[in-house]
Order: sequence, then C-alpha cells, then structure tokens
Amino acid sequence: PVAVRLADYTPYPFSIDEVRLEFRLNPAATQVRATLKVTPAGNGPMRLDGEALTLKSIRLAAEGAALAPLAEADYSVDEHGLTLTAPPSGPFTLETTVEISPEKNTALSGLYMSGGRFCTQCEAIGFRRITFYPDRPDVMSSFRVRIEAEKAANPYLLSNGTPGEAGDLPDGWHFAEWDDPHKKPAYLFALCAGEYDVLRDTFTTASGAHVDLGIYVDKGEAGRAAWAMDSLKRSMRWDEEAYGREYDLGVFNIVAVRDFNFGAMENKGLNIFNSAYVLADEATATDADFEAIESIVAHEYFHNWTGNRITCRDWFQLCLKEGLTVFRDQNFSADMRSRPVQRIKDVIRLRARQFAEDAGPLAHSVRPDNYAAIDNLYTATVYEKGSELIGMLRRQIGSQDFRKGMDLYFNRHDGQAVTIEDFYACFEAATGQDFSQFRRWYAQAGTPEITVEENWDEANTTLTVKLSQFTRPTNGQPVKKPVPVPLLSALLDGKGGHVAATDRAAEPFLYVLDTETAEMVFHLPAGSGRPLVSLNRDFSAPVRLTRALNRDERLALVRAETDPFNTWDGLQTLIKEEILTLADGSQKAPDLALVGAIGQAVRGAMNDPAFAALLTRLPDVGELFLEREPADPVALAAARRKLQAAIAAELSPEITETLAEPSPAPYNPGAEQASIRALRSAFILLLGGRGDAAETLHDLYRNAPNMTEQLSALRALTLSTGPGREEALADFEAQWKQNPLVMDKWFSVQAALGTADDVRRLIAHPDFDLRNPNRVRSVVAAFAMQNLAAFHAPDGSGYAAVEETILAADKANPALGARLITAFEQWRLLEPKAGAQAQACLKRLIAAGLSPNAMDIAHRALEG
Ligand code: BAL
Ligand code: ZN
Repeated sequence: PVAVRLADYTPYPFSIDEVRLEFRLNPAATQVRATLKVTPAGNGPMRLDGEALTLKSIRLAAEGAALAPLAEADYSVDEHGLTLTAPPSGPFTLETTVEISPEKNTALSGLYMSGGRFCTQCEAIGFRRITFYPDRPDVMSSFRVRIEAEKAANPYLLSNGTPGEAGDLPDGWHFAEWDDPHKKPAYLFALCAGEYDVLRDTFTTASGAHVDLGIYVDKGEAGRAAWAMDSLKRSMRWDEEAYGREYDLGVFNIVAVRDFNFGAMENKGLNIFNSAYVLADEATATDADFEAIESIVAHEYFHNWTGNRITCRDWFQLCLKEGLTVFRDQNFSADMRSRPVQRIKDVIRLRARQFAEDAGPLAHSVRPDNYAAIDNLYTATVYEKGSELIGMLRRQIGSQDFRKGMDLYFNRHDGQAVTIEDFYACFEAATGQDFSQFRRWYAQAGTPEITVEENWDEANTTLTVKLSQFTRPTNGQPVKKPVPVPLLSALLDGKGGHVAATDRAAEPFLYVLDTETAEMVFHLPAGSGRPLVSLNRDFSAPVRLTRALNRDERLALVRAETDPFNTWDGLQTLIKEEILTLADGSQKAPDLALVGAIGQAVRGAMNDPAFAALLTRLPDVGELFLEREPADPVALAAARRKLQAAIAAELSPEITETLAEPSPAPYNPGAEQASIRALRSAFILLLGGRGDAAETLHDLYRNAPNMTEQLSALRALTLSTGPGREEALADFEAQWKQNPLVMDKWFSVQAALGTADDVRRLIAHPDFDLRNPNRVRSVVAAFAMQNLAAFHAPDGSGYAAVEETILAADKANPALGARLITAFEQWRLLEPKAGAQAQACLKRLIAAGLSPNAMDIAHRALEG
C-alpha cells in the first residue's frame, strides 16, 4: 500500500514557535509534558502525530489566558495521533502530558532503554512515540528541555543545545535543563540519561569560539573513545577548511549506545552513536573499524550544516541531506587517507549494495515520489547513489563553482526545510547553467548502461568511439530518458602516457554523454598508431560500462592505464569474467595468463600496499549476480575460491616475504600503517584459500599483535576446514566473551563463512540476543548478505535456518526486520531451485504476519 506521495505535499497549517519538554524519567512509566506555543496559519483542525502514548492530561490557553483542561468534545485521540477539532484562530498554548514505557520499547524508535540507560532515536518518525507533535521535518522550532530522574542511576542528564540550570530534587532525584536556540525539526531531538564514563576535550573554531566536547561511553571504556574524539576534531577543522562551516554551539556531545538501529544519528549537539562506531583500540578493533569510526563521526558532524541547519522539507528529499553528507564524508576520508583507494572502496560499496538494489524489485529513484514506510527509504540508493550525483555535479561544474553554489545554499537556506529543486537553484544561480536534465538522475531508478564501440580508421588516423546509453525499465518506470553521463576520459599511448589528438591536448578530458547515442571522434596526427581509450576514469559516472574487448585487449588497456581506479577496475572486469567462466564450467582451471597479470600488478604496487591489497580482491558473489542470469551462488562461490587459490599460489613468494616481516609497531590507526596492514590482511586471506597453510595461519593467529591481524587470521582459518578452525574459534571466544563488540565479529565471521548448521548453532548460542541489532545483524545479515552460497542453497536450508529469527526480530523491531528481508531482493536472478525456495520463504514470512515495514519490503520483493 502506498501511504504517502510527494505530489500530495502541503505545508503544515500551524507554526510551532516554541517547545518546552519536561521529562520525569522512569524505565516503566516516563511522564512527558509538552508545551507548544502555536500560531495558526488559517482555520481548521490541528493534527498532531502520536503513537503508543497514553494521554494523561490536555490543556489549552488562548493568548493571554491561563491553561485550562480541554473539553472532550474539542479533541480526539486515535492510534496515530491527536486532533484538536476547533483550535483557536489566534496564537495559543497547548500542553499535553503523556505516559510512555521506555523499557517496553523494543522497536528502538522513540525513548527506550539500552544497557539500563535512557536514549532516543527520533529519525524519521520516532518523536511521535515520545509526545504528540507535528512529526514532520518542515515543522522547525526551538526546544527547551527539562529532565528529571533518579540521581543515583542517572548522574548524567543530556539533551540538545547547551546546558542550563541543574540541581537536586527531593527523594534522591535531580534535574537538568537544556536549551537549543537553533530551530530544528523533531527528528533531531535527543535525550540520554544514565551513568557513563566521559572522555572530554575542547575545540576552538576558526573564529575563536570555544566548544566543549564530550564522548559518553560505558563505564571503563573512555580510553577506547580517543580515536572517535580525534576524528571529531579533524572533522570540525575540515568542514571549516573545505566548506567554511563552523560549529555553532558551545557544546558538542556524543553518546555511545549498544542497541541502535542506525550506525549513528546526527541530533543537534547530541549525536547518538552505535557503540560499534565509537569504541576502538588496537586490541579490539580492526583498521576497518577505525576507518568506519572516522567516516561516521565525520558524517554525523557534517550533518550539522547539511541536514540540521538546513533540513528536508519532507522525507522524499532525504537524499538532500544524506547524499550530500555521504559525499562530504567520502571526501573527508579521501583527504585523511588515499584518494584513489577511498574511491575504489566507495565504488565497491556502491556496486555491491546500490547496483544490486537498482537492478531488483526494490529499485527506487534517489528522490522517490511515493513510499509506504519511511524507515525503508534509508537505502543505498538514497545514500550512495545520492552521493554520486553530487560528485557528478561537482565534476561537471568544477570545484570552484561547486563551492560557490554550496556557499549560496548555506546562505540562502539557513534555518529552512528545503527541496532538491531549492538546492539546484543555488547551482543554477552560481553557474548560470540549467540542471533540469541533470535532475532526471533524481527521478529515474536503475543504473544506466553505457555501450562503447570503437572504430579505428588507419588511413585517416581517426578513432571513433560510439557511445550509447540505456536504462532498463524498473518497477513502475517502464521508459527512461537519457541522463547526462560525465565520462572522464583520456587517450593512452600504452607506455604510461597520454596521446594528443589534433584538436585536443594530451591530457584527460571530461566528455558528457547526454543523448541516447553520440560519437567521440579523435583525429590523430598522420602516422600515429591507434591509441587506447580510457573511459569513466575515477568512476566519474555511476554507470555500467560495456566494451566488447577480449582478454588480451583488456590486459593491454590495464597495462596502459594512467588512472588508478581504472587499473583496478580493468582487472576486476577480467576477474569477474574469469569467475563466471569457471562457474559455468566452460573452463576448468584459472587462466594462468590472467593470474600472472594480477600477480604482476600486485608486485608493481607493493609501494602502495593498500592499493596492492585491493588488486588482490575478488568480487563478492552478490556482485556477480548482476553479470549473468540465472545466478548459481554455489557454483560462483566455488569458482571464486579456485581463482583465489591460484592467485595465492602466484603470489606465494610475496606472501611469505611480507608476512615474515613484523606488523608495524607501535600501533597507529592512521593511513600509513593501516595501508601496510591492509596488504598483510589480504595476504593472510589468500593463504586461507590455499588449504595447505593451516600451520602458518595458526602462528599468525597466535602471534597477532592487533585485532586487524587476529581477525584476518581467524577468518582465514574459518575459511579452511582443517582442525585448527575449531580451536581458533574456541580460543577467540574464550579471549573475548566479555566484549560484545568483539564477539559480534566472532559471530559474524562464522555466519559469513560457515554453513546453515553453523548459523543455527549461533542463533542458539546463549549470547545471541534478539533485542540487540548489532548481534542479530552479525548473524542473520552476515549470513544472508555475505554468505550467498549457503543462504541461497537450492534445498532451502539457508532460508530455513534464519526464517524464525527474522520473524522474531521483526516482531520486536520492525526497522530491523525489514532490513533483514531485503536480503531477498535478488531472488528472481537465482537458478530455479533456489529461486522457488526463496519465493516460498517470502510467502511463508508474509503469511506468518510481518510488521508494516517488513510487509512493505516482502511484498515489493515478491511482486516487484
Ligand atoms: N540520519 C540518519 C543517520 C545518518 O544518516 O546519519
Ligand atoms: Zn546521514
């Protein structure tokens, strides 16, 4: 069912000029008194959203009058809210008092308990589970908050903004007031209360303002928040330097919670984080964790301007803040680390998650025009493709004009809730260009496919490159129009340099394909040989490129490339083709010429170890689904392992030599050391694919000086079926059973690499906790989204292993349940046996009764 349409948008007919919230916190029964100062824009009833609230009192005062109970005839309450049937036509004050039960809130939306502490999650529509309110992003107001709670259990009482009065109350209670002067939508409200350890620091903004920083974590964990704090300060400086944006309050706090549906949340002045993205030290966190913390801390901080100061008019505009903020965090990470390596990682993620989404029944446009459940719109398309669109915009207009447009956006719309059209109007004003065709990228779902055909006219030394674009129909969008596709291109001389054409210098250039077909024509000086064409360098457009090249032509192109992304991607294409050929049985053993070329590329990149590590990467099975139908995950996984073993054999001397060196010490999470460890980890994983390296892997596991290598060795051992596997898993569990974040890794490694029986055993493990999203994801999502051969087993055993758990998780937490069911999005691509089992499983899930969120995904997956 379609619940909401973009075309139906109308402004809220009241302004909420001021909000006062008073909380008396109690896990079983919390009282919330909300006092709203309201100015009507016309006449008519006033609708306030509210869910799972028990209304205790309702009073109203017209301007100048005292609050008085509202007569029953003047309001009504239903399952989704409160209606004032005939509110005053002039300004008035509305006061409601409700009771809620944080300890019964297992959906983790609204006010809930995590680890005995109070915390909130309001985006997108959680605030309505706290009090009656127009819970929509275009209603912005200033909030003053008073929190009362038992002092012993809740020494810290936190909310948005800056602290005001605080003090003791009778009976061992105390209170604290918080004042947020910046008008904000309700989804940015936050409250945390409980006992924490606090890591404190300070920051001085470019204009000299002092900011107190605090990271609130579990007792004893403050030391593990140091990297998050360091990342926060670097983010604050970067936003000043890259965008001229300073922080705007005297306090910035982060609270880490263990039970959280998102990675983190950008509430004004009080970010709330999944503890997985705050806590890290060398013993318990991998380099990938450190990198994720750096980028998520930055992402949430950057939302302060792109999301909070300027927010979305409605949830259809979600990409306005998310796509843009992902773009900002990706550039921050690129500046902190290696730009080409960051780009490759961003594209791996985009292809694995977003291309798959765009090719399946859940495909939707970056700015959809309808949705049934807003929680289901927090997708790779909105985030990752949304970021790519901003990247294309900047590439087309250049960084100077991009900054001019951004400056105008910040100046023009500060304090407002706006749309994608408002955003692009700033760039039209800054550049004088028209972006109406570009905005099709926001309206059309599906990944454009670009076909390339080359023709070399030897006599006239002219190279013609014919380009055409096509986007397949997606659910509800049968016909697509051409979009502008910016292809960063170059002519290569095959010797590591570029070639000039008669009217073009010997350097990369941007070509924008904005029609269905077009030709690039290059006239070369008489006597020239045929140049090679480098296209979509740096993945300048998020498209699928098809070129009819054979293996040798591709290898020649890889060798001639001057763009690191394309060097990597050229090999990835060859690797994909090789796995597909091995999987369909038309070739029995890996092609040694290709394996040799991979080895050569890796050896040539050893001075850039993070890049060399990426060259050893094999595409995940899910990525290969997009290449050939029907997909047979079992055969693809087996073929992938064959190729992995061959690469391991090819690189054997380098693996031995590299792993004989000690890991860099003392440990530093920064890019330089992480790059060295990335190659070491890639080599450890290759060893795991060999089947004859158990002894070496055991030594590496036992002597691992940090979690990055301990986990890599555990993964490699888990991949092997030798006796060392059980021993290492038992040892890891014994060592880390007190640390839930490390235990998530233990669960996840086994679910991602083991069998359906392993997953059943993990679900039955005493530490499996249905109420904790990280733990559920570490088993069910790791299995269903990373272990496709086992999950999509043709006998249905993979689905059967997790079906009950998905149902139970959904009952408690619909956002989590719906997310898990997206694992079925590619079921139509499967070979017939697995496909039939997947379809039957989806039908059983629907028949068993799902939450509305999960039902939306299951129906779309089944019928779309
Ligand atoms: N706004 C939800 C979490 C995030 O994207 O930052
Ligand atoms: Zn975000």
